[in-house]
Amino acid sequence: MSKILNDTSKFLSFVLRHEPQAIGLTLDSEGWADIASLMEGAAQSGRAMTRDLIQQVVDTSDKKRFSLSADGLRIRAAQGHSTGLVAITHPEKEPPEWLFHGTATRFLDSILKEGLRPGERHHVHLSEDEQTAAAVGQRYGKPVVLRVEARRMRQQGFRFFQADNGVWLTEFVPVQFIMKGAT
Ligand code: HQG
Repeated sequence: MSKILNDTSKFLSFVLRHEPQAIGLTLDSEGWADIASLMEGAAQSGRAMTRDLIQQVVDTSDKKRFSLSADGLRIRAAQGHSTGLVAITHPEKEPPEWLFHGTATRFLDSILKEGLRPGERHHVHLSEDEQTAAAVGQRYGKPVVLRVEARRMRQQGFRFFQADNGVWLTEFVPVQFIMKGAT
């Protein structure tokens, strides 16, 4: 991916997930921003971007990080939010038997004591495949993939949701549903 696309993707993640107020942007509770307002706020912050560039970022995002509204006028981050202004109603779904969480080895002791917590974000993020989870874990150090007994959790009343981009979300994973090591 070119530098401009990568930089713009990071900037959009920052304002659409974490700090819309940094450019005077308003998100609705479902996370949607008006693209014209986004472009205006970005330009005023010295980050001018064209509609075409935004479209390219959406189209080339490996993780499908952003969604456009059907009318093409609005954009949102599919998941990963920390801003308290957004509470997306992700559809609740029956998860597969196993889901995977990638983390760094240095977090293992704490996770195996406390369970998986959402941290700054609204949910714990889980993947359907181990490769994706390993790549997520790599961002923080030596990666390790944890297996989560998602189906059994759900049977015991824990709720699972799926974001626009396929990432699985849940509020908390207690330690008794976590296993170290891949399948
Ligand atoms: C860890 C990326 C200590 C957790 C990815 C993770 C994802 C604990 C870190 C999305 C813990 C939080 C989210 C505990 C959890 N003790 N550490 N009890 N419980 N952790 O970045 O899941 O590229 O907030 O393992 O693809 O890494 O940004 O969450 O290492 O979908 O689009 O605390 O971000 O997408 O880190 O990543 P994060 P995540 P993007």
